Amino acid sequence: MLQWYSAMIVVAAFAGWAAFAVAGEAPTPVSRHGKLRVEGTQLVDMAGRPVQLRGMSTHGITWYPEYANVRAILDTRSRGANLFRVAMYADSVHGGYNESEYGKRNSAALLRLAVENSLEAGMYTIIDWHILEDKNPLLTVDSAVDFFDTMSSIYKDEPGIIYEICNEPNGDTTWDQVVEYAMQVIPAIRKNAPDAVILVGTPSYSFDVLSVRGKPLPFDNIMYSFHMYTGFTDYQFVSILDTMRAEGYPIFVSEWGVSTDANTGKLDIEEGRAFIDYMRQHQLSWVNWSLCNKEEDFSAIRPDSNKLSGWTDEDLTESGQLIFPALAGE
Ligand code: IDC
Repeated sequence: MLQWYSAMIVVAAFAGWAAFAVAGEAPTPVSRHGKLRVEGTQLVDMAGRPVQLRGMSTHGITWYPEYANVRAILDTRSRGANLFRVAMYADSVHGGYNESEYGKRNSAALLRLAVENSLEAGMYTIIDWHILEDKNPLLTVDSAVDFFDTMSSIYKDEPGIIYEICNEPNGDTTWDQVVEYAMQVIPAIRKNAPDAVILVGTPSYSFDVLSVRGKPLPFDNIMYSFHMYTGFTDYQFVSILDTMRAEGYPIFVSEWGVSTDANTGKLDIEEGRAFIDYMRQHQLSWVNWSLCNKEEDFSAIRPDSNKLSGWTDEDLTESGQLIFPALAGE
């Protein structure tokens, strides 16, 4: 009897310790802020506090999947990131999702793995349907509806997931066409995840957010994507974003980079700094392109570094040296 009683004490003590261990776990971005929503132009957390998300985007997830490992994502988190974006090319070229049955399976599998890693790291996680060379998202709307229906049924109870339904409409795609697309894709997500935050790309590579004015989407918790690459648009972001904020449109910078073409060597670090400051001042969330070592101006990791996490200054490109400290948001 005595033995049984002392065993019970040990079990109870262990249970207490286990509860303490769980309660004492370091908070993650998602456990700290919980489910997000959009209030006016601002992303707010479960307590209604404004939140600024900051983080890195993968390169195309089928191209550089190795940088979406848990330690890499935790490395960005330890520098202050609270967000990670998984970019999955929808293209029918580059081995993208719509290219073939293999492209579809491979893209979705690598995306799922990256999303799981990011959630494990406690990060807000963007599932990005990366429209680029396919220009007009309407052309593959059925595939997108099917994809987002599947993803949102899998992740319906995950407060960390954010859906980005079309990276960069371009060519002669108009905002009206994006609306026609969004009116089919958003309900497919909302039927599973009724309040999820959804990002919607805008014409001209998501630079032309102004085309949304007067024609907002008729849903809550929607944000419009603004993308910007420094050195080419001469600080136009200030007037564009001032206008959108003043007129009440919620904006999310779901991709931006330093310089635009792969290797111009024309890195506008000053404009990058100004952009980071503007976004901090107005609590705009942002994602930087990209976390990989491809030989391109906007890659964060140097081409001669083979580390997949644990980077030091020597591993970072000029862009990486600007972006990594800015992840702290200070
Ligand atoms: C670029 C990649 C490059 C790749 C190309 C494919 O960096 O390696 O060859 O895509 O066409 C974007 C896009 C993003 C681009 C990036 C840089 O969202 O996919 O990645 N960019 O060109 N919009 C503006 C710039």
